[in-house]
Amino acid sequence: MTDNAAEPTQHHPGTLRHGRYGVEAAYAVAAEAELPTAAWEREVARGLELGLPAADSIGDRRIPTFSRGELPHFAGINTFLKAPFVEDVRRCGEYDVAVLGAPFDGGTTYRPGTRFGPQGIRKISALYGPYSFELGVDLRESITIGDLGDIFTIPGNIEKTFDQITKAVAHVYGSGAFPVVLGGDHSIGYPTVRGVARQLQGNLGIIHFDRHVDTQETDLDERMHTTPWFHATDLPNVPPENLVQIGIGGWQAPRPGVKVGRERGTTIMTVTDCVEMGIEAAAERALEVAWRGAEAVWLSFDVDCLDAAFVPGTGWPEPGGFLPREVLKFVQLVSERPLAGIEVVECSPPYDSAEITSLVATRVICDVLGCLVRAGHLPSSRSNAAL
Ligand SMILES: [Mn+2]
Repeated sequence: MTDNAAEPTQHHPGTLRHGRYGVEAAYAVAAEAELPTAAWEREVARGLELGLPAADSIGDRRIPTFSRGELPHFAGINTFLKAPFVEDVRRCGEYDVAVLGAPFDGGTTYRPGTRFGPQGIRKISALYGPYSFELGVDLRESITIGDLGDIFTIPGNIEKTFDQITKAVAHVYGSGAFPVVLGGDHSIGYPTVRGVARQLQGNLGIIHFDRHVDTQETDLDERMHTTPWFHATDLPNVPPENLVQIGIGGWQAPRPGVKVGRERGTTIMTVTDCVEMGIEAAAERALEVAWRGAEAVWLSFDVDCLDAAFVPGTGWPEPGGFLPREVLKFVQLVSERPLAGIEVVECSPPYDSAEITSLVATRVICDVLGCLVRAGHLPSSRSNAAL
C-alpha cells in the first residue's frame, strides 16, 4: 500500500493523515475508536459478582476468581463464542442471534463424523473474541448471542431427524432470533430451509457454497447429504430459480444431480467462473439470483467449497476449491444484504487436523454476523431482543 491510500475515510474525517495505513487498515484502526465498551464493562462487572473478586495477589482487579466471561480463552464451558447457554429454548427470542447444533451424520455417503461438528466448532470458537479488526465490529457491543445447544437428532432415522430440525429451526426463526445452525452433514439443508420457508409469506432464496450440487432426488435409496436442494426446491415457496450454487466442481458431482439442476434452472458458479469474473462481481450475481422476487435468503455453507488442503475434516474433500480469503470475501459481500439465517455443514472433527476445519466454520459464521452488523441488518427489525 502507498501513502496515497491512507486518505481519511468519510466516516472519520481528519483522524488519519499520517500515511501509515492502506485503505483497509485505515478504516479498521479508525473504526475501533468508535466502538463502545459498555457491554464489555458489564461482562467484567458480572464476572466479579458471580465469579468473586480475584485473589489478593492479582493486580488486575477486573479478573474474577472463577472465569465468567471471554477470558482466559482456554477456560470455560464450550458454547459458541462463550455465549450464554439458553437452556429454556422458549426464551430464544430474547437474543438477536441463536446458535443451535444439528449433530447428524446419518446422511453421509463416505466419511462420517459430522455429528461432532457442533462440538468441534464450539470448541475452537473459544479462540475468538467478539471483535474483528478489518470489519471494525465488536459483536459483544452490538448484538446478543445465545447458544441453545443441540437439536435432539435420531441417529438411525433421517426422516425423524429432518422433522426435529424443521421444528427447531421454525421455532428459532419464528422467535425473531437469527438462526445459526451448526451441522451436521448437508442433508440438514432440506429441513432447515423447510423450517424457515414455512414461516414466510413469500419466497426463500438460497445461497449455497459447495463443491457438490446436492440436487439429486435420492442417493443410496435415501434423502442423503447429496439431495437437500432437490427436496427444498420442491417446497412451494423455495423456487429453484432462486438457488445459486457457488464453487461447484471436481470429480464428485453426480450426474443425476446435474441433470436436475439443469432441468429446474438452478444457477451454478464454478470456482474458476467466480475467480475470473472477480469475487465482487460473483457476489453481486449471486445476490441478484437469490434475491430475485424473494422475501428472504438462506445461506448454506458447506466447508468443502474450500480447497481440500484447508478442510481436511470434511466428508468429501475435493482439491481445486476456493482459497479461504476468496470465500471469506464472498460471504462478507453476500452479508451486505440481510439473511434469514446461516448453516455451516460438513465439518467432521474426527477427520480434522489441528481443528483447522472447525476454525474455518467458526470464521465464516463470525464474518457473516460481523458484516450483518456492519450493514445494519443485525440486530434485525424482527428481533425481540433489547440490548
Ligand atoms: Mn459438499
